[in-house]
Parts: sequence; C-alpha cells; structure tokens
Amino acid sequence: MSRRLALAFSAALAAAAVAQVAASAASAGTACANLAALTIPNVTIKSATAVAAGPFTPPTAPVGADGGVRTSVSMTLPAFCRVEATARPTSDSDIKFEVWIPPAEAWNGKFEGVGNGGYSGAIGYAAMAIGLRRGYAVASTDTGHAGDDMKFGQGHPEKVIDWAYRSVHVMTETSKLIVRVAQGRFAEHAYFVGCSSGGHQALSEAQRYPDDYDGIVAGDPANNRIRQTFAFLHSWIATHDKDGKPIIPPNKLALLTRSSVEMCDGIDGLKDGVIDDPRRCHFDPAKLLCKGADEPTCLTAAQVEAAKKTYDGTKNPRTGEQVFTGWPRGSEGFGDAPGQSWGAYIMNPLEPMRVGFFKYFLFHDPNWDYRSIDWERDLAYAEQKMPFMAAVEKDLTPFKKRGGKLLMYTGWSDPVVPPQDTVAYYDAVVKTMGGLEKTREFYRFFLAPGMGHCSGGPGPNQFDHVTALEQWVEKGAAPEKMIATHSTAGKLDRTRPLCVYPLVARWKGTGSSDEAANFTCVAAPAAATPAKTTTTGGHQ
Ligand SMILES: [Ca+2]
Repeated sequence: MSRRLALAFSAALAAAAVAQVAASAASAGTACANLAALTIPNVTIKSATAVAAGPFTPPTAPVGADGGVRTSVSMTLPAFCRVEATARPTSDSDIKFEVWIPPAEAWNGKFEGVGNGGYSGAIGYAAMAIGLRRGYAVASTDTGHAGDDMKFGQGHPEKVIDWAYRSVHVMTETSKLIVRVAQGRFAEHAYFVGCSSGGHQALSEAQRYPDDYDGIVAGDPANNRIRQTFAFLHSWIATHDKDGKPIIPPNKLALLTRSSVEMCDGIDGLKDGVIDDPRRCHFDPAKLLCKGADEPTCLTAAQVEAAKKTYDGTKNPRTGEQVFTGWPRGSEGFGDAPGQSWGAYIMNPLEPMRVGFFKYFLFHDPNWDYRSIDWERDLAYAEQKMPFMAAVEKDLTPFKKRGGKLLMYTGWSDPVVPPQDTVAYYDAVVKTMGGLEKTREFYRFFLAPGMGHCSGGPGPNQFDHVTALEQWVEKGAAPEKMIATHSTAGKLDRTRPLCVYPLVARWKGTGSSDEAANFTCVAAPAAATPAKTTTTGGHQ
C-alpha cells in the first residue's frame, strides 16, 4: 500500500470510527427515570421507575363484575423500567397503560403488546410478566376504564370505542415510541398476544391497524362481539325459568358433558375421553329425559329443552336465519374452574351476561327489559350503530401485504366463545382471500380438541404459540403443528399435536396414544352429516 493510499485509508477509518461513536451515542438510549419527561401528544407519563430484579407486587385490580376483589399476587421478575402512562385520544378518554422495558443487555430487541379478558378495566400484569421474562419490552392497557362492569359506557360513547379497539392501538403506537427512546432504537419486531377479548383485540389489530404488529396470536377470539352478545342473551333466556332461576344445575351440566363424550368420543377412532370435533357429535339431550321423578342421572323436560336451545344457538324467529351458533357438545360442564362450564357465562349470572351492552352501550336505557328484545330489528340496529364493537372484517389484504403473520387458536370445548363461530370466521376469510393456500401464507388456525376457554379441559391445552409465531415471523418457518400438553394436578399426562387447520391429529395405531410422536396430521374425513352453517357477522 502506498503512503498516500494508506493515509486516505486511515482517514476513512477515522471517519468510520467517528460515525460509529455518533451511532453508539444515538443508540445509547435514555435512562429510565428520564422517560418521564417525554412529551408525546395526548399522552401523560405518570412515572418511569427502575424496578430491581426480585419480587414485584402489581397494584390491586379493580373489583370484578362478579363482585369479587381480585387480589394482587406477587411475582418474581427480572429488572425492568416501569413506565405508567395515560392516553387521551379524545376529551372523554382515560386510557391507562404500562410499558415494561428490560435493560439493554437483557432486551431481545422486540416489543410485545398483550391482550385483556372480558370488558377488562385492568392492566394485564400476569401476561406482561410472561413477555418480560422472555426479554420483550411489553405493554398492556386497562382499555380505558376501571372494572369489568359495562356501566362505564353509560353516557360515554368514546370510552366504548376506546374499549372496542382504540385503546390497544394507542397503547401500541405510544409504547413503540417509548421503547425507542429508552433503547435508542425501534424494536425489530412487534407482536401481539391475546386470548378471549384479547383474541378479539388481536383480530381487530390485524383488521384495523395492519401496521401495528408483525405477528399476532389470536386465542379463542370473542371477535363476533355483537352477535355473541345477542347469543348470551338468547341462551340466558333459554336456560332460566320465569323467575330468573337457572334450569340446569351444575351436576346436570356435568351429566351432559359425560353423555356427549360417551356418545361421541369414538367418532375419531380413538377413545381418549375427548370429542375430536363437536360438529360431528349429535348427542340428543332428550335421551336423558327422566322416566319418573327428577334424579341426578336424568334430565327434566325443561332441562332437555334448555340444553337443546343452548346447542342450537340463536335464530331469527321470522326468517330462521342462524344469528349465532350454539355452544358445542362437550363444553357444558367439564371442570370447576371459572369459565370452564356453561356456569360462568350462561347459567350463573343473575341477569343475561353482558346485558349492559344493550342498556349502556346501545339503547342508553339502564331500565331496558331484556324480554323486549327483537332478534331481527335490534340486531340490525346494533350492527348498523356499533360496527366498531366487532372485528369481523374478512378481507385481511393490508395485513398480508405488509408481511404480517397471524396465528389463531381455539378450544373445541370452549364454553364461552363457541369454536364453531371461530371456524366460520376463518372459513370466511379463506373464501375472501382466494383460498386456503393463499390464506395459510399469512394466517393459520389451530383447533385444540377438548380444550376449554383459552386453557383447561380434558384435551391437551398448553402450547407455546409465541415461539411458533416467532419462528414464522423471524425465520419464515410457518407452523404446521404445535405440540400441546395436558396435565392433571400439575403432572403431565398427555401430549398431542395441534394440526394446522383443516388437518386433524390421528393416532398411528401403535405406541401410546398419550404421546404426540404417535400421531400424524391428516385431512379430516368428510362429515357424515354436514355441519350446520353459522353466520359470522353479516355486516361488513
Ligand atoms: Ca376421541
């Protein structure tokens, strides 16, 4: 190398070094406490606090709709920067959210938004903890109000919109900026993970704000919200007597599940205590009709009728149109945990579940009498007035085009969000997006036989959907199956693949039927009788 060339070379090196220093200064980030001074429009940062590794007790959540105080549980967490903030996209908004940011050396370079349950009104600390432990910068919102009670919407239509979709978007946009300032750079990937209402939020984000997330997990999504709310009302009326007393007691719910499983367990060729696909199960509760007096082993005529109506779902009485599917056989009563039988959302509530939707959101009439429901006129009115309540858009082209990946799952024994409706939504998207293959490029669906609402149930119900999504988004490895586990009293007793829809897991015929390795994913045989059609949100 000539001297002149060497000089030029070292000058270039020096320039590069200067650029590097500048870059590292720019990427040095901002100390946690200094984040409180950020000025983001319509956002107030209440605090930014460095939390040391160790036990962390989140604030006590507000009183739930059930009246029970949800006590906070101490959790053990790695060190993080805790940012508490409030967003006010409208003058009536009060969207509280938190962002937890790992120190630079512990950060995986990614951001995760986590979803809520029910009408929420509480930041999802437990879900945040899971993300933080994986190295994510993670955010959660209270969706703009406190508590699960729907009265918050009375006279506050903007708060209803905040709950319905706006809070998650505002949380997401703002949190990304806060993480950027904290770390000195944007997160490389953004994920959203939610189940139940969180699944609704997940689909809403993919539909309404396709740029928010690279990867989205939608579990047991309550996205067909308006029609499902009508269905809660319908099922409550069907299962309660004139005095509002529940017609089917818990032991009879368990009897219905036992009887459904007894009749339908073997349809898939494997007697494992799990109904593989309830659409193929046509158990008739009339078979249990008491021959004499009411006994624990039989159903009264009123109980038979109530069960039938809950299976059959909500119909327009004039046209016969299926407004919303019924609840699946196998979901009636398989467990005591809240939400793992028809108890929590159908039988036990003293008035129809989510009747507040009609009183406070739709009719603005706290004295509205549910007996005055007009299944045709009132549904049309709700869908015309409040399309923002649901997330049923079938054209996901913008999300697909930006490279987004969507992983949806649900339990075939979900007693809260009927899986038949989730299947109907996916099928409708497939039709809209040009077929199964074109849809599976960006949107995959996994059904878990015997799984309840988001977890639990007789079927394998624990699986790592986040890792599956990460592999898809970051490595291009689209998930063909996920291995699910089932445990009894904390002891793992079964593993099983969850196959990408419409494939189903079938036992190879040799080896233990409790081991995933002895199953293959195959095309489901044609149903003996066609599944009843359901309608997922007739409006768009
Ligand atoms: Ca079976």
